[in-house]
Amino acid sequence: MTTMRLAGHALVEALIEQGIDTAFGVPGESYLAVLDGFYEHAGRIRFIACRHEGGASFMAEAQGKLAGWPGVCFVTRGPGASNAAIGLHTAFQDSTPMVLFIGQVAGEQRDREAFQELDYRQVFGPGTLGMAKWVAEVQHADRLPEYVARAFHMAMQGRPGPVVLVLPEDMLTTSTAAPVLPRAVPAQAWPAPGALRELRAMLARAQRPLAIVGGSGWSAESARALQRFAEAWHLPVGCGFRFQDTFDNRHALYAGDVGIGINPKLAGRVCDADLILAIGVRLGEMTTGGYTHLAVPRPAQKLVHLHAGAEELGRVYAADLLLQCSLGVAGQALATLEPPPAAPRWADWTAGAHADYEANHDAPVVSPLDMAQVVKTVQRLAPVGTVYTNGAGNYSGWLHRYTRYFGLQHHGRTQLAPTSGAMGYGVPAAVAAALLYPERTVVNIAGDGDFLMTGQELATARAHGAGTGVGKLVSIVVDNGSYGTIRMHQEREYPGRVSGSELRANPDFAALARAYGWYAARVAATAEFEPAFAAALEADGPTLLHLRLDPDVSTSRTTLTALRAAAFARG
Ligand SMILES: Cc1ncc(C[n+]2csc(CCOP(=O)(O)OP(=O)(O)O)c2C)c(N)n1
Repeated sequence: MTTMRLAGHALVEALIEQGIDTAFGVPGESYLAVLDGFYEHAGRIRFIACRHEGGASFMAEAQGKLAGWPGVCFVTRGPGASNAAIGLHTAFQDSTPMVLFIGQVAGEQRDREAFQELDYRQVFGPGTLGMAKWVAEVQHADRLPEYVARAFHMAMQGRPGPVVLVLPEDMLTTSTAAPVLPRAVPAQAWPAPGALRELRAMLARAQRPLAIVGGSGWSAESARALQRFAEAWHLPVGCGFRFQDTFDNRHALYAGDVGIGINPKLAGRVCDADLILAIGVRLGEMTTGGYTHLAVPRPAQKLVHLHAGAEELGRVYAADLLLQCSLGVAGQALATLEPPPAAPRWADWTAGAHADYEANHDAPVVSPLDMAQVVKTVQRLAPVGTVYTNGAGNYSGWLHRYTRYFGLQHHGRTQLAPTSGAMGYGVPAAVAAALLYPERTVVNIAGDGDFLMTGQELATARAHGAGTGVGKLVSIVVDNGSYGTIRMHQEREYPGRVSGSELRANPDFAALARAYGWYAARVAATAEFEPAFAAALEADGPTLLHLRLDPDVSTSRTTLTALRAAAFARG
């Protein structure tokens, strides 16, 4: 029989039972009883106090992405919850399992617009279409186990995503004998046998098939089986936007990433394919070339869409075949398809797709700082299984283009990047990864604008010893004195009219990092990068490398000068 204890303690016990050993957050007086629960159970679970709720919610999101298990974040009422919104939105768009707990005013004060009161069902509720799968307020301490178990199931089942549980202050301070429920094991859905037979028939009729894989919820076993399926059918495989680690980038079937800055040759193949197998990915703006490579609502290509969420199937496209299937078993389901009796007729098409991918690694030399060489050097020196993180900005294009991610069956997820395009994601994601997997090296690449949104989490890293063990933590800040992505769009649409996109008076990032207790170095030229990064991999603490990039170097493919000239030429 469970003894009486504070509801705040019972909640922490429930989290421990769910396999959570780390929670991220910023404290608030609204949930003191939970903080006391963390104190009570300090040997089994830790609360990482972050410096901003945006950082905390990004860290929990990254935890969910890495572990495939809900990341957990605690924030206080209105102001804390408002700050945390960015991580919640990212978890929704990225289909990442996450549970956000929010302290709430006491029940007796509700609906008075009491201090910092918000109605989270209205703010984050499913009706807002894009913040949370479910928002609930726990009124009775005795029902905490039910709510926590449901939250974990909901976060993982179907299309994974974030759930919000709201905790009235007076509920948390009542006593309860509520039991601790066993760990939630998510149900895994398998596609209908008839749908798999139809898929086989469509493959048998195809001339130029192309698989686009990604999404959240893959298990290592499922990813391995996916590779077997692709091998059996000799399919070219592209990875969806910021799901580049779903399929092994070193594999001969790999065709490249289908996202922002897509290899134009691969974009051509998406358009020319006669059968697209979209496996696990949402058919969103970034994966469809702004809904152009696949025409809306009826693509020219035959389209098969496999996804875990019923609501995602048929959302935009009238596909030819829909399969509802959890990604934890999708590979095994596809691998049951009996392979073709003879070698498929698209061998040249598949080989061509991989050759295009390889050719896309060739880069023109840029001076004085060559970002392609920077990324290639990182990959050459960083240990196997290194986790890469980034936020939003043109700088990420070099990472996406030149990094060869391992398939997630080898080292789990190694790409932590927001499909939501949220700036500021990379630093907290890197800190979370370094804290959760101290044996793994973590490399963050951030823009100057991007870094300054969440750079205060360098302190969180130091406070908890991130990057001080076997695994190193390195943040590479690409400082071009500009919100470069926006400048790029400006030069295209309003050439020569620079407005709001300059970043004047940036700090000395290396000095800033040192102030946080990080090692730091400045890099102005390509040749300086390798020794600086090698030293970072030897350091006994985290390191920031401050790179100065000419703002004219806009992307891995073009310059601002060229964009402006082209825009003027268009008239
Ligand atoms: C939180 C957030 N605010 C604004 C934007 C819009 N946005 C996208 S990229 C970008 C500029 C990024 O600048 P920086 O990090 O310096 O990278 P760069 O593009 O210069 O490489 C902005 C403002 C966003 N994606 N996310």
